[in-house]
Amino acid sequence: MSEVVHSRSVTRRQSGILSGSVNDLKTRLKSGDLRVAVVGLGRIGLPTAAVFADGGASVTGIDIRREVVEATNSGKCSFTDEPGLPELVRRNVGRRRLRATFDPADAIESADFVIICVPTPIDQAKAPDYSAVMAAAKTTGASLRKGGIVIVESTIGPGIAEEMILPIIEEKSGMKVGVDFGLASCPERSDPGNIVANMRSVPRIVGSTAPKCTELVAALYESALGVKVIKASNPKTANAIKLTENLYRDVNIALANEFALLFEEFGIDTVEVIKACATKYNFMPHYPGTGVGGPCLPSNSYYLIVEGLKAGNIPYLIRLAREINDRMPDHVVELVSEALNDVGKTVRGSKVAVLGVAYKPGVKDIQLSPVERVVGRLASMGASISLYDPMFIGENVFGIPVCRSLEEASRDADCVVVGTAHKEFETLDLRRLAKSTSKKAAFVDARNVADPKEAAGLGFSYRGVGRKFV
Ligand code: SAJ
Repeated sequence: MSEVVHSRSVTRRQSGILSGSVNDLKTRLKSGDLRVAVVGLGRIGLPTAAVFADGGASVTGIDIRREVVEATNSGKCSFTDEPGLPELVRRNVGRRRLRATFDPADAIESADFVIICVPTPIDQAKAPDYSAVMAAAKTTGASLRKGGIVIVESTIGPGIAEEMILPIIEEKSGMKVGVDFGLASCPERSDPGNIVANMRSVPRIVGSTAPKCTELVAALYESALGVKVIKASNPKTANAIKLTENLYRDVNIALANEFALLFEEFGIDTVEVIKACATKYNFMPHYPGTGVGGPCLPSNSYYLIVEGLKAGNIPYLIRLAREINDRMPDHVVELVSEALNDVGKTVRGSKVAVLGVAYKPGVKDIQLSPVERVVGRLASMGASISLYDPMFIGENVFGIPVCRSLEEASRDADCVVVGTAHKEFETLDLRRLAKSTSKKAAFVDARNVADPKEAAGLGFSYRGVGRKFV
């Protein structure tokens, strides 16, 4: 790099990315000179750091967990259920594009972009817990350099960026947004279990407090990740877009669950109905089941509900959808009780084998998994529980050791419950299962992976969510 360009880019870096142009950004990305700090190396933060490093940036990840920092710096990654991520971390640590630290200042003071990817769970009262985001804002503000840009990828309520995060960064840095630093919301839109591919394909939403900042952040995601970027009017709009897509899903799943509860009474196969509806161009199929789990859908609604209530607007539908989805695990317990009664048994004293504990197929994650409530209720009603989940073999989940095989879990079981539709269960061998369970056994398919007629034909007392043919 010639002296002139070098001195110009050093001065540019000294004066920060905000004062540079989109071309400067692209030049510096190409030369490996663009610095990105990622706050939080969890299921979103670590892949974010890795894809930006792989895209040419010099990335430093920050995490308060020493073991995560050490593992990352030795090229290791615990998210073995994220295809492509372990290799990406190993490769980019290997070529010194990615490193981790638990000293935030070390990473932030030289960063052009600081990306905040910390969790935003809900608390016992179902209120959003923004403490990690606020702490990240403080840490960032304390070391942010002039001309740096802060990007919030964590899912937050509309207005939280402008009204809570911005003042903290201004107060901690002594700088002014839009003048001395930039602030943007670019909510993550990645599907756990498929995050790396999503981060390189799903368009991103960017909304910031200043058009120049929006331009630069958009250029960062386009150039480094190769994705399309939709520019939103401001951070609160970007956050509203993220919540809208997740709440749209939660409400539609609630509708599918409501249809299931109705059609069970009419002896109609809800899965047959939804599959047929899905042949219509504008019908987006969602399926009933054990309930809605994970770090996103069960909590995201409350970010909007809380802001709505503050504004004197009660989001009835969104709230009701949460209630319907939260009731599904109890409905599964009712189906288990009914199905056992049909073979002259009760929950008390029965062995119930639960297949699948993860909140959704293909992930090693039990955050807010609806299966936990099913297991807890059945155990409290006096059933003995055995668990099998291919993602947790040999581990303890919900305080119960996970069996090494489906056979081991279902041996002499009075009832088998499918809690999660892992791939392995889509080809469940019901004939073999019937041989390992007790003679008169129930089969409750809470994820409708198996054929009801085959199950009933094999002598199981069968129930599915939205499929009750008695
Ligand atoms: N579920 C159903 N029926 C369905 C679909 C899902 O009961 O028809 C259940 C799943 O079993 C699971 C829960 O809902 O328990 C959530 O499933 P999900 O597929 O929505 O998975 P998440 O929560 O891991 O990912 C969602 C995704 N959001 C949308 O698809 C709108 C993902 O794209 C987001 O990035 C993610 O939330 C997030 O991080 O916000």
